[in-house]
Order: sequence, then C-alpha cells, then structure tokens
Amino acid sequence: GSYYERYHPLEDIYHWINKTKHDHPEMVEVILIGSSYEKRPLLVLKLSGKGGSQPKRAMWIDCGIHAREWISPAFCLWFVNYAIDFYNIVADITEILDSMDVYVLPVMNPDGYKYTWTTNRMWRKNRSWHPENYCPGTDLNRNFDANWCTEGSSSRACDETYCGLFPESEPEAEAVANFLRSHKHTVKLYLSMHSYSQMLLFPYSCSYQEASNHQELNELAQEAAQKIRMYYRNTYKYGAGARTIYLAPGGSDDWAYKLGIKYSFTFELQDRGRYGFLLPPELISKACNEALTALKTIALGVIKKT
Ligand code: 0X9
Ligand code: ZN
Repeated sequence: GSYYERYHPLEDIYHWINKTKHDHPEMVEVILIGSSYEKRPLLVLKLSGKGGSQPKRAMWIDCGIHAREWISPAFCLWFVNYAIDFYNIVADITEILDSMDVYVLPVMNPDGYKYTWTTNRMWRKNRSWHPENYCPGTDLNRNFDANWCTEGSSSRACDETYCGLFPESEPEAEAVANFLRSHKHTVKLYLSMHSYSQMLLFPYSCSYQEASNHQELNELAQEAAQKIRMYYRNTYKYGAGARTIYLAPGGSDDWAYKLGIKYSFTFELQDRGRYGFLLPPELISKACNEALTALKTIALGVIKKT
C-alpha cells in the first residue's frame, strides 16, 4: 500500500507535516496552536484554495483526540493528501477549498498516540499527571466546557472517561478551544474524527436536549450516510450523540456548537467491532474514502447554507 494506506508513528507524522508544507507552500501553512502536556507541538495545517473574498469561511477537522483510534490520524493525512492532489481536478474538493479554508489538526493527543506505539496499544486518554491523582491521563473528549463532568463521564482519574480537574485543564483541549474561540466568526463547520462504530453524530451528546437546528444537522448526516451506502455499500448510523451512542458530556463537538459553530459533527469511522481499534491497514483506504464522502457531502451542504 501507499504511504496513506499505512499507520505511522508520531515522528513520521511530524516529518510528513513539514514535508507537506515544504512541497506545497502555495496551499499549505502550518500553525502552532499550543503544546501537549509532554511539550510536543500541536500543529495545524491550513489548506487554502484560490483567494476569494477575505475573510474566508473555514472548517476545522481534528483527528487523534483518542490515542488508540489510529484510523483517525490516518484519515487526516488521507484528507490532506486528497485535497492537495485533487484541488482544481475534482469539482467537489475544489469548491470546498475555494469557499473555505480548512484547518486540520492531525494528532490532537500526541503524547497518548506516542504511548500507544511504545507501551500500551489500547491507551485512550492524554498522559497528564495531576499531583492529587493516582493515575495519569484525562479523556480529552470529556475535558471541554459542555456540561462538564456530569453523567457520562467520570471524576475518578483512573477511569477511561476521566473529565480532568476543570474544563480545559488539559493543554491539548485548551489549545483547540483557544484557537476556535479566536476563529469563531469564520469557522462554520467543526468535525472530529474518532473510531469505531460507524456513526455520524451531532449535538447534543452532553444532554438529551435537541439542538436548535437538529433537523438541518440530521438531514446533512442522513445525506452523508446515504452516499456512503450508495458508493461503498456500508452502513453508518446517524443522529444526536446522546441518543445514538450515549450520554457523554465535555466533548469537543458540543463545546464547539455552544461556541456558535452550528454545524458540528463527530464521525466514528470503521469498523463495527470485528477489529475495533485494531483496524488492519488493508481497510484504511475504504474507511477513509467513506469518511471523505461524508465530509465532502456535509461541507458542500454547509457552504450552500452559510
Ligand atoms: O465517547 C466519545 O468520546 C466518542 N466515542 S469514542 O468511542 N471514539 O470514544 C463519542 C463522542 C460523541 N460526542 C460527544 N460525546 N460529545
Ligand atoms: Zn474517540
């Protein structure tokens, strides 16, 4: 398989980020948005098509919030490569990049990702130690300020869904939140990539309340799921997080929504449990193409609306 049909250790991904910027300076900018608990850089690629009106609308994609979900960073790399290769060749991605700048954070949790390569393949959280705790690691997708640390997350440090000491106690979550706060007038679409279970989720996950534009979000997700079914013969569930997967407060998607980014989604990529987090490299291309189809469908829908 090609570079994009394999999983890559963290150092390779940093190298890839540099090389991508170097090879495509007209399309790619790299932005340092902060650093992880263990002081690794959090690097965002900004992809832009031709000028257009400034300030341009934008979308955000993050991958690798959860360390063991390796298909997620693989998707971010896949997407960036696709966008660069097919800009001005394929109509849909050209329209997306001409209408919106795309911010891509390939690994939001580099310390955890590194740890899954060296020590424990099934690690989920980041690697921060709080002196009052017995265990390391906070679930970054429970650390955002959206009904923080209520039912569906844990206040015990040793649990997989530990919410942290306070909202944005973790440098990784804080960096993303700061970046989005300072770009909230341009960012129209928020996407967060996870695995596994094949779902397209939208707010709310932090309560059973219905989002104000629930109907719109549901239609976008439905259209995306239909395209996946049609092109790839695969089934994705869709719906509000709390009712479709489970109640889970403190997530980035709900937080971004409450910030004012009214199109906010979490994708759960392949598979549905046969391999789970250990998705074999042979399945990367299909998993990423499916997610790419959903991403493009939703992005084009949002471009029409905003
Ligand atoms: O529990 C999560 O954080 C996500 N599932 S995963 O298996 N990848 O851990 C679902 C996130 C849905 N959105 C929110 N809970 N806000
Ligand atoms: Zn996840």
